[in-house]
Amino acid sequence: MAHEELPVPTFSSLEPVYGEGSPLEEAQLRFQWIKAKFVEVFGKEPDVYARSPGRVNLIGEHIDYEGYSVLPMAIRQDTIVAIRKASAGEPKVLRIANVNDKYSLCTYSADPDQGVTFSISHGGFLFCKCNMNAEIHSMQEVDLKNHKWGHYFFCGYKGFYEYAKSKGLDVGEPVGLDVIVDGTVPTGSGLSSSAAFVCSSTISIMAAFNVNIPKMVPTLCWEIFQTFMYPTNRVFLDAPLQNWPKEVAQLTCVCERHIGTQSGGMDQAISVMAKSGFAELIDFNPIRANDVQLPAGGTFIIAHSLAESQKAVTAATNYNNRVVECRLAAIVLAIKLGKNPKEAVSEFKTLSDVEKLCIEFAKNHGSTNPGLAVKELLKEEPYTAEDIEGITLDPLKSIFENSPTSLDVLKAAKNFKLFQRASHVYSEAKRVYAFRDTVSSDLSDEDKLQKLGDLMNDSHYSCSVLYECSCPELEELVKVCRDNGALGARLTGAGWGGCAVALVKENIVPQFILNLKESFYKPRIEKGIINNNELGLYVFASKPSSGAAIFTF
Ligand code: NG1
Ligand code: MG
Repeated sequence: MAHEELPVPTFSSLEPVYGEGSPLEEAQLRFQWIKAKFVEVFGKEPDVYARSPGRVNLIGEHIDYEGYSVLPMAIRQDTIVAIRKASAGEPKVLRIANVNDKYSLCTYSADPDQGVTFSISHGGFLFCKCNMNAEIHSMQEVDLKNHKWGHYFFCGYKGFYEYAKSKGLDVGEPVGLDVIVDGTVPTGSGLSSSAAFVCSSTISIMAAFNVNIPKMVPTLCWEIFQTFMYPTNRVFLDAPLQNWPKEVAQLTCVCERHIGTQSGGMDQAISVMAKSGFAELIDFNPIRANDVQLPAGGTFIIAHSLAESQKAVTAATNYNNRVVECRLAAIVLAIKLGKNPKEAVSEFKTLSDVEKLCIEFAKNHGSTNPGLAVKELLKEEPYTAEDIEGITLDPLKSIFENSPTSLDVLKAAKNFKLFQRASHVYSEAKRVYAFRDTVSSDLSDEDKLQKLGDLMNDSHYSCSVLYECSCPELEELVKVCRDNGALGARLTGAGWGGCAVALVKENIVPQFILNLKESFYKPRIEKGIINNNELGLYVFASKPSSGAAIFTF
């Protein structure tokens, strides 16, 4: 049935019940629901919608920010942002609402340069009929000490203005934006709900401001819509515009860093550049996506450990801590390999920067493995700040003086495990290429799957033991997956909670999921941690989905 022929349901009847209709019906219902919610909250229809998916990383964990290639695939779960640009007479305010009333309305000043303080009384400029408590943020910087869900949209907004400025684009005087967000990627799950949100936000803003958008041409892209609907008035990010998706991937990566994590670019790159049916090998500097066709007969199952990983909140002790440790490992290695300390600090920012020197060292010892330099030149015991300062001859504080989030790490850290972190990064980088080479080898599909499973298991071991980014719930889940026949299983995303991904032979998938439900989830349902009817959200099979898209209806 075409979009136009659907009856326009009343708001209360619109909430989609996923899994009950065809994907097409669900998508139609979802867009109608978002539109109806938009009209209900703001009294007007949105101008445009942007969709960007979450992702599951198959292999290559915690190495994107070190400059190494990673191998994720986009998933069906996504974020859709509906947006309307206000006219000049309307309040210059960003109003960010969510279809889910659990997330209360967030507002920000639309002036990117000047934080304007204004107050709000209920029923004031809001047309809001539903129960939403307004929260006012008037800021130029993202308020990291006071984390709010709407900050992710604001990251996109701030990044967009910086981008427009750097490109000399005239986007006119700031105007208000009305926004409704609908996200289906579980939060804190390692499936990049954050990148799905930041990318869809940024792209919706670019579309609302008409930045570079006229260059895009209609094409077939999103699998659900591929053969069906909206043939005339849809606009997508398009493959022939080779550089545009790369530029958006780069931009959105910078945008997301405003939330305070020193992220690499994996999540935004796959969310923007994914192609339906393929995983992608993502290279950095410059960003590039290479299609990877996964072998037949295997299925990736995503399962949530039910431990939520709040990366924006725990950055100083978890994520950013590891980025800092890798930086220190690179500096210490460079010094041990003959660079003077000043040069090492200014020129060696990542372990990939120092890799060449490590390989030269390895060659002199009859190997090509940069890990050999780590083994020979770094000590296994954790380094104290004083240990490292004895090598850099500079206080750590001055090395990181331009990075407030790194200074937070230094304050929180007792010591630094340089040997372990560098060993993980160099070995994980190799596993990514081994994964890619296995896929394209002339092994049988069965042997390929077995080998991919082994690589996933090795990756998990390294994440767990060397990088220490697992947690008891993930350890249990990974074990349950393997005990139930997974060829390989590993944590995915940053870790410290969130999801595991398991590679399972297609013919055992239904039984595998049933077994997981029985042994991992049932006890947690009994303890009241989750409801039985939510199970489908926490354990599911996933096919590679397509990347970001813009829709106008
Ligand atoms: P998650 O936790 O899935 O958002 C994070 C980083 C990635 C990458 C992985 C670890 C962000 C936005 N994403 O992913 O860039 O470093 O951890 O491989 O910080
Ligand atoms: Mg994230």
